[in-house]
Amino acid sequence: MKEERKLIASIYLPEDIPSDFGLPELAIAGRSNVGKSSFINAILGQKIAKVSSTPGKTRSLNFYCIDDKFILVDLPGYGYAEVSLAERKRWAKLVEAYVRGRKAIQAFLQIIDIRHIPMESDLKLFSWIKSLGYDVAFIFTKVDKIGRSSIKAQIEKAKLFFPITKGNYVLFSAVTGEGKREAWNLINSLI
Ligand SMILES: Nc1nc2c(ncn2[C@@H]2O[C@H](COP(=O)(O)OP(=O)(O)O)[C@@H](O)[C@H]2O)c(=O)[nH]1
Ligand SMILES: [Mg+2]
Repeated sequence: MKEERKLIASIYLPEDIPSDFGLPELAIAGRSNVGKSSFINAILGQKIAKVSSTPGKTRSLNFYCIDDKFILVDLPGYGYAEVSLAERKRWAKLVEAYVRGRKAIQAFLQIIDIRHIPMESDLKLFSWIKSLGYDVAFIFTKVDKIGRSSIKAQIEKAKLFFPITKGNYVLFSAVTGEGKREAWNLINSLI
């Protein structure tokens, strides 16, 4: 089968959110600058999502269609004080409008920076997703930034705050490509 990944919608307003595409959706969520776009680019092997060193760049809900099989949905990042309150409220409304009763969503992938556990905003995001009734799996990213023993310690810490099990998380680096295959296995198990 021909591999085809494309951005099919970039949405800024709740009223513009498309009804589902008849395909399962996987929502990618996490703090601004945590590496959501880099994760998407790394697993797809192409620069499809904009990566920026300026936090709060993804202001839209971006729908990526993967091989006509499922849709990855990159949610706007949150938790950046640099972004105005008005803008944060606008994002919250947009994301709420998307997730409420969206039957196509199979699960969430929550992206967490392995170096910063726990962050209040990550805990809030997790409980919000659970309150909506969705399953969550975890991508601990930027593992290239710390050593092996620190990674182990951070995962042990994460277990105190998130329901981490053997099969529901991946150690990931967009820089080295570590965890790509595992991320795909995880995605396939979720959709
Ligand atoms: N070292 C390292 N840097 C990363 C990794 N993932 C993302 N980054 C960097 O973190 C910054 C934010 O990444 P981005 O993907 O735009 O985050 P987003 O706001 O969550 O979409 C950029 O400067 C990326 O180059 C990673 O796995 N390792
Ligand atoms: Mg992004």
